[in-house]
Amino acid sequence: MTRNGITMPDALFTEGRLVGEQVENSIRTIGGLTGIFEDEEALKRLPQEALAYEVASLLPVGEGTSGGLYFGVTRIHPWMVGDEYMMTKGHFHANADRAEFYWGIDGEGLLLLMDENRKCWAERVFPGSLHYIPGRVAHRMVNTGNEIFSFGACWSSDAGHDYASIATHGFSARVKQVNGKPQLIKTE
Ligand code: M6P
Ligand code: ZN
Repeated sequence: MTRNGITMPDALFTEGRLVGEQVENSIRTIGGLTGIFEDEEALKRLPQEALAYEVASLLPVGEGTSGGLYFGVTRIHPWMVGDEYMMTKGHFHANADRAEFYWGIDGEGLLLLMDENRKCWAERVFPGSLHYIPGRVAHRMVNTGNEIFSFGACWSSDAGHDYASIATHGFSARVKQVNGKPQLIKTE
């Protein structure tokens, strides 16, 4: 706190990056994404230690605190895994009814959504696009471009991540490259 009561901001969100002393950075490598792509052999052929995506987040209150908000910027690198595009693991929220905002910052992608009845749909994501993800809807981002695809996220500090159901059953659709273009392909 300065003498006149005016302080510095919590972090900087500038040029598509979230930076600051309190910002936590986490990474997912290619090798850490087993079990989400259809072609596991294609995943094994890629450099296992290479960055698949990275998340910078501002988590001002403890995980599970009710009433708080989290803010994150995720950057997905443009790998292909067979005919599937690089994507996030995807999750429901542990506190199932918690919603989330996603928005496009750089590059292009698709937001894959799936409700509890396993109905799947996708939204186009591009710089400036804004996406409200209701509670009880699983969400995964897919980089369908040739450059880094980055997006912002804002979610409740008591939302939590439920990866188990996606790890076991996956989504009911995949985004594949068909004739050079992304296509949503139902798998069940
Ligand atoms: C966004 C938010 C985070 C999430 C991250 C990566 O930043 O939704 O909560 O962790 O994307 O997605 P995932 O956890 O599905 O790999
Ligand atoms: Zn979420």
